[in-house]
Amino acid sequence: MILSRSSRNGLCTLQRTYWLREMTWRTCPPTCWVRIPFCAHSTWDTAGSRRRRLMVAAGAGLGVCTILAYGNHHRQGAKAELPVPTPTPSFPRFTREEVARHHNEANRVWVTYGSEVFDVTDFLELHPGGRSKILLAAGGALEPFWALYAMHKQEHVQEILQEYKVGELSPEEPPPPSPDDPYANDPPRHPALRVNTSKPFNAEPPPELLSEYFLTPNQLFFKRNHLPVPVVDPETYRLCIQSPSGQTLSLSLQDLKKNFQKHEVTATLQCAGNRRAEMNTIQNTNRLGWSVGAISNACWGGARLRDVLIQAGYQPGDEGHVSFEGLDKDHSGTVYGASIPFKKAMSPDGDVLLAYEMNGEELPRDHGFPLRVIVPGVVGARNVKWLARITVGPEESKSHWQQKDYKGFSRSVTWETVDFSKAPAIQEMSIQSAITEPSPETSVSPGELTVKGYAWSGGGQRVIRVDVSLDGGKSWQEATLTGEEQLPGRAWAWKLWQLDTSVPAGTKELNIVCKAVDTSYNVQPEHVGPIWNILGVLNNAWHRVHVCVGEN
Ligand SMILES: Nc1nc2c(c(=O)[nH]1)N[C@H]1C(S)=C(S)[C@@H](COP(=O)(O)O)O[C@H]1N2
Ligand SMILES: [Mo]
Repeated sequence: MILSRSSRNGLCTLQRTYWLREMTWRTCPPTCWVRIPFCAHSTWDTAGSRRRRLMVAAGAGLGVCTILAYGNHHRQGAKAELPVPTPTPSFPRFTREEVARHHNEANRVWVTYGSEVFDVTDFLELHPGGRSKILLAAGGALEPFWALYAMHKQEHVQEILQEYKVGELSPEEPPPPSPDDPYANDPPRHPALRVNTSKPFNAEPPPELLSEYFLTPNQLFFKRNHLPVPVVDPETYRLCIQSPSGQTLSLSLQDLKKNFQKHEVTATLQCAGNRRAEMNTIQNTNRLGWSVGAISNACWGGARLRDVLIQAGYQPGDEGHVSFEGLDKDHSGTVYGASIPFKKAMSPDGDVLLAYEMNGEELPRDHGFPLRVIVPGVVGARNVKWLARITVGPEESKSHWQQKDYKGFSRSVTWETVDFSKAPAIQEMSIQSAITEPSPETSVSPGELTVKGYAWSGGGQRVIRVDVSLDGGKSWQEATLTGEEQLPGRAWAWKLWQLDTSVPAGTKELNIVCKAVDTSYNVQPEHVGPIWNILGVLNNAWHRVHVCVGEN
């Protein structure tokens, strides 16, 4: 539970504790630190009073606080209530050349951000993106790396970094050259999209537009990119498939279009983080706060993965996993990757596509131009875009996104206790539904009321029913479902639903709730609290929308 490290940082010995932001006390100017090794995860989003109680309990009860003073000793209270300390002249000055000498663990690992110098050696193991990523910046500026990953531009990241400050750059040092924007070649996007982060681009359509279309228009389809959108020349593009003999089958876009029969599959894609915003209100996961729109539906056209695998020499009875690599890369050249079971890839009923068309149009750049995998019924993360390489082997993809992300954990697992090897990678998703109209915290007129939404289940399970309540779950009405007929066990597309009802006279407010049922009679859990997890994935709790009733 307790992660604390002692280290020399050139100024004084500090008790270093990563997840302890709420539990860090500091004097102002920052010359004294009081650290309580206590798992702060449980306190992040609790009210101030509970936090104070926990701090007292931690201080008195655990008796493990380390107090190391350097300078004056007056304690000013919880850090959360203090302004972030401004740089003081007490920090030593360094040249960029001096910083550059600290480029490995033997010499300590230093980085700069703006004009400040940080010793991040003790943070290497704690870096959520892995130590190898942070080592790329060793001895130099963080700016070019942070330009790639927008999640660093958050207050809590700055706060963590401040804990590792060891100095400042000499005033005569020039500022770092402003990094080339790795996102400069990203495509233009539709202004209606609600942008979660722009670099990388993560955006969802407004809910009321989402339920307007059974097939989500390409421009409105949610976009989930981990990296810049690669620029691909369709003339020179090749898909490489490793064959069982060890040779490589290389296919051009023309080969894929001409030599393999074209199939069309209507399939819904849902990000594992869909509806994370609701989880973040329980306890912040510090990950993309998707509302209900990290899901969309399209008709995909392309070659069957099965046909291409057979062409490469694989047999239906083979086993293992099929791994995919994209063309989108980070600074270290690491590409996006994921895998699916061979069985799903090869099954004639699996309908896995190598798609070059989306809703009858050429696959848009944001969605993987010129080629992406579509794995119907399976979490968005495995539907690798900008597909470059396919390999088959006994093990799952080694990628970060297969091994260290997109997995589900118990409510009680924390970043300190998580063991990623224990949980299987998410593949098929569970039953899901959400309300898209009316919008939360708006006002509806008394009388007629239309409630709209979507429902979908993973693994090809058909949605058979959507129940809607206007009174928080006391009484229920069945919504009308619309959608396409799909084959049993291959219901890859969502259902849109609608309930035309009336607001009972005298009602002041409505607590609208929806829940769906699939062919296996899988249902959604009532509350999000018990299914909260550190990654904020797989939220399929009953969706709730509160509105007021009044004359508009
Ligand atoms: N190459 C590549 N493939 C990728 C991703 C990515 O960042 N790079 N994101 C994945 C995730 S997490 C999701 S949810 C879907 C989103 O697909 P979309 O942007 O077409 O909606 O793509 C998946 N495939
Ligand atoms: Mo995702």
